[in-house]
Amino acid sequence: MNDTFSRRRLLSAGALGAGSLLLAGCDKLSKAGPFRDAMEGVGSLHFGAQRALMGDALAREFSEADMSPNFRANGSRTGAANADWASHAANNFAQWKLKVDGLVLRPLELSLDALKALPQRTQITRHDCVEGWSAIGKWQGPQLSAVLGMAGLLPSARFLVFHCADLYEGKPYYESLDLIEAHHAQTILAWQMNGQHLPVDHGAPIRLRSERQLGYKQAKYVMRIEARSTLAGLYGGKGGFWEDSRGYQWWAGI
Ligand SMILES: Nc1nc2c(c(=O)[nH]1)N[C@H]1C(S)=C(S)[C@@H](COP(=O)(O)O)O[C@H]1N2
Ligand SMILES: [Mo]
Repeated sequence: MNDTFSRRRLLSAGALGAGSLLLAGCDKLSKAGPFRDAMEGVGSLHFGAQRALMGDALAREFSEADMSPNFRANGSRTGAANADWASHAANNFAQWKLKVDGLVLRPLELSLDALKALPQRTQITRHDCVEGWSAIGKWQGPQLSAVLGMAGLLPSARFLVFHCADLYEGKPYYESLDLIEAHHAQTILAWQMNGQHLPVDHGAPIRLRSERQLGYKQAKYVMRIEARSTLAGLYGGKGGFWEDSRGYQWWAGI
């Protein structure tokens, strides 16, 4: 975490009250060895306490006037490493389908039209990248909860994994959410950005927006959503590309 982010976390913790200020203080302690290990990872105390304080609070939403004139693209700029994605891209994603499978009652294959036909949510939010930049953009798409409702999660499902088309540093990009964040009102499958179809460099045809978390959770080029009981046994087992490769926190609360 760079300085900007530690400061921001302190500020937002202040807004939540004294309890979370204590947690913010923990960011300093957490830099050292075993304590840090205990604080990070799925289901850590730190994460659980922070989320308990948040409840179902919404990330701040902005007005059209606040939108950034330039929203930079970061990480992968294409999903073309995946032949399936590439052939659909060549066809404007007209035949593309999102797969929803794993621990669900009804595995789904949803076209872009099917996603557009669901009730839509539009939100103007600030994207914060750990590399130290932010941008405000407008996102539209169905809530993930609507799609999960159609698929029907089995009782053993605890996580949703977002499998992406791209490779980053030669490895498949992926991310994951637990059921609380998956059902949060601002967790959407965005097929629109700033009033246009999601551009290729921002993750066409759909990307995740999970607005209470940092940029790396906002998976682009999502091809498949898999419901799982555990994140163990999948790639590095930490629930996401950056979590596995650099030890970034799985709960990336802003
Ligand atoms: N599939 C995929 N999703 C991704 C990434 C990526 O490289 N591949 N980069 C992440 C990071 S670190 C950030 S900051 C945002 C960047 O989104 P943008 O390109 O729309 O700015 O996407 C996130 N989601
Ligand atoms: Mo990022």
